[in-house]
Amino acid sequence: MAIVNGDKLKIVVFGAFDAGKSSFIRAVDPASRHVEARTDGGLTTVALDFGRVTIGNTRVFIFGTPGQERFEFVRGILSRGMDGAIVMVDATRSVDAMTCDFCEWLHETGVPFVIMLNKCDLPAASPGTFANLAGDGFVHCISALTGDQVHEGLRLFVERLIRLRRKNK
Ligand SMILES: Nc1nc2c(ncn2[C@@H]2O[C@H](COP(=O)(O)OP(=O)(O)OP(=O)(O)O)[C@@H](O)[C@H]2O)c(=O)[nH]1
Ligand SMILES: [Mg+2]
Repeated sequence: MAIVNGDKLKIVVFGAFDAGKSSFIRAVDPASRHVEARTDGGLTTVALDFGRVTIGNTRVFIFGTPGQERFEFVRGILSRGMDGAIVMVDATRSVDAMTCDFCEWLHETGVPFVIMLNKCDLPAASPGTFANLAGDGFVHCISALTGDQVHEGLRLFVERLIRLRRKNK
């Protein structure tokens, strides 16, 4: 996937329902916007999340997708023209088919991606469970709730995207 503008990056956050995609974008950008609906269990994304952050000289635009299966068409729209992707995983759960499909699809399309193992603040988090998910890819343990490793994980990924862009010029 070509990176069109040298100083701008579009990153899209994928992940199963409730993995913490919206929380991640809130932690990255407190002024982020969210289109969500209230359910018995709290809020769920029904359209998108949108946040912005500047890392070095690069303006990063982050789009969060809905996790519910039925919103596949929204994920299709939001993924257009992305420079990189984040797969958000709830590290307290077991590996699910949807998350595996995201990783496989991104691998096939050649879009650089990172797996963020979220909810690592919880004692039930078991990052080792996901070792096979990434293959030789990149994995980062974070907590979108406490903010731990959120900025660091994003910065490392953005720097990797910038290095790839320079290499492909
Ligand atoms: N303990 C803990 N809870 C978290 C963390 N991140 C998110 N949560 C909680 O997990 C729930 C789901 O978070 P969201 O950010 O809405 O998840 P989502 O992936 O956007 O969910 P959908 O849009 O419905 O797919 C909320 O109750 C959050 O407070 C985390 O790092 N630690
Ligand atoms: Mg959400």
